[in-house]
Amino acid sequence: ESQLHPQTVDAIVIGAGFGGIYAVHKLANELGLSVIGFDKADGPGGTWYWNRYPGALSDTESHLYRFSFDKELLQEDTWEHTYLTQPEILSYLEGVVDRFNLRRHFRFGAQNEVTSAHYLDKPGLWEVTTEGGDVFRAKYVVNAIGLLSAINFPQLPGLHTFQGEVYHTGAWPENHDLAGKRVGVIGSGSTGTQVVTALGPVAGHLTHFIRTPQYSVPVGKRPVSAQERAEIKARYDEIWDQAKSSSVAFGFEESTVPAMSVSEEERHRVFEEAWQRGGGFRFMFGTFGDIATDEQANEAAAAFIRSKIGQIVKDPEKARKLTPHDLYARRPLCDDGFFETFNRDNVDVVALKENPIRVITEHGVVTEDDQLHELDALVFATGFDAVDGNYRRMEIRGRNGEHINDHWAGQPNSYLGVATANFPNWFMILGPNGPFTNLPPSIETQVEWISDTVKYAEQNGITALEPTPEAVEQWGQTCTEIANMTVFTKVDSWIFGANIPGKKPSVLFYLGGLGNYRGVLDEVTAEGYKGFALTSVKEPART
Ligand code: FAD
Ligand code: NA7
Repeated sequence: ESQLHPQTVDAIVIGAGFGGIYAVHKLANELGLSVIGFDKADGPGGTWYWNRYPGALSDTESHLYRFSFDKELLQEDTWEHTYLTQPEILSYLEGVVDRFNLRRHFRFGAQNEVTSAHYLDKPGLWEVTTEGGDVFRAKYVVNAIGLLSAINFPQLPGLHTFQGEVYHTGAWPENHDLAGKRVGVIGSGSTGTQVVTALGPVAGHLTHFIRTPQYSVPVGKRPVSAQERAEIKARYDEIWDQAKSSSVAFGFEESTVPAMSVSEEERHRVFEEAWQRGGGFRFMFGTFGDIATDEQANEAAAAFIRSKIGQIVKDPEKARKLTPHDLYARRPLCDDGFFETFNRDNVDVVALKENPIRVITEHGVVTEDDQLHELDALVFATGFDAVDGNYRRMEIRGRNGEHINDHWAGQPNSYLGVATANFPNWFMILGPNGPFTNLPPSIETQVEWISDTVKYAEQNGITALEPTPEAVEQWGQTCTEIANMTVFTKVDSWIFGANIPGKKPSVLFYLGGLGNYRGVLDEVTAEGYKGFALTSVKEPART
């Protein structure tokens, strides 16, 4: 129950990753509001606080996996390789927190997990309760709780009997060493491929349990020279403008050439060049314009990757188990030597679709072929309850006590990925149906929009701002229409909530690109918050 006099602030921000850090900076330092930030982690970093597994690496290039809002920071900061390791990103984010003196606003640790947020109609405030039992009130709540943050930990039969160590990559203990051990890795998404690549050379023996083999291309990690860095820094304004007006915001021109409009030799040349250069999004969106939308084009790219796997993996049986056959239609993966790792004698692969896990015993994993895979450690690289997962783990109640899980009973929804009907002054960063991109520029876009909106509300005596149900419905339709133009809907993945048992598959992203998304936000603002219902103490000065 509420304390008698809960502390009241202007805004509460939940999460201290890219989103929460920038939101607190904007609201506290720029708007001068009183702000409290919460994170259940013991420090800032979000994704990069939790994912300390061996091999954790960005798949966005280093110069674009960062904030763009501070031009001095862009010039001062440095990077050594074309991609960033987890410790590098974590220390970058810690540096940003210190640079803007944000620690004083944040409360960290398990006691500061937000367990509930209730909208109180009467004072028009949110009441937020933490795991430790603290209660606060605020006019605004900004959820920066992460889209790939609520971990998916399948409870396999017998897991509790296993005597070895058990890990999930998304909650990895600091500096944990698996050198020389017999390790099993379940899951072969972006994370699983990174873990296997890193552990293969150090583990005593490694068994990779793969349910669905995936298409993956080289990441292209290499050192960056001082001159290259200087060239990027000199062009940074242009680089960010390009990224923010593009579709996936990964810093390359997306191709508009249909794959089948060129000769087979030319297609092969373009794919080979992208393969040599590296990068998953670059391979899918920079080579041809229709790999994600046309099945024939998609198959051309898929066949190219399959042939590479066949060339790299020497053991034909391992190669067979590692080769995907469905559409190339998930978040495009890239790796730093994943397939090569299987040429090591100490690395094996188990194809779970033909040989499922029967049970886990004290000694390891028993598969349907009666084989016991003896293990010292079992690593779950099984992903996340993406996008709405962390929302559903809190008790969030909007107007009239409506629970978010009831509000989102069919599927999660939003207007513009930032707000939903019946939840006033309640904002989301990367909420359902937000952009699918290199994420920092999308996060910045949303944080800036939210902070401009809060400023507008404060200046115009607006007490409550929430989207209309019609606007939410319309945005959902737009996202569905765009998704249906792609081949992505034809394959199960977390992009559509299809990776979690019992989760109702639905469209979770706006696949229309960041440039278009920014255009929509601008239009909504220019038209006086079109699609939002505003309640005010006085008539707002609509622009
Ligand atoms: P997060 O960084 O996920 O932060 C959310 C925070 O909220 C967490 O610290 C969590 O503890 C906290 N939280 C959640 N619920 C509560 C609660 N109830 N109470 C208190 N605290 C709470 N994206 C890219 O664009 N490029 C990449 O290369 C890339 N690589 C990735 C690699 C991995 C291994 C993973 C997992 C994700 C990757 N992503 C990548 C996506 C990445 O999540 C985003 O780029 C970005 O870090 C998200 O920032 P965020 O602030 O929105 O959320
Ligand atoms: P993903 O992409 O969701 O991958 C999870 C993997 O785990 C995938 O191979 C799954 O197989 C597998 N999985 C999940 N549950 C099970 C069970 N019960 N049994 C066997 N295998 C299972 O998560 P990632 O962490 O790799 O990546 C998510 C994003 O976060 C990514 O974009 C990164 O940037 C960070 P499936 O394919 O479902 O058959």
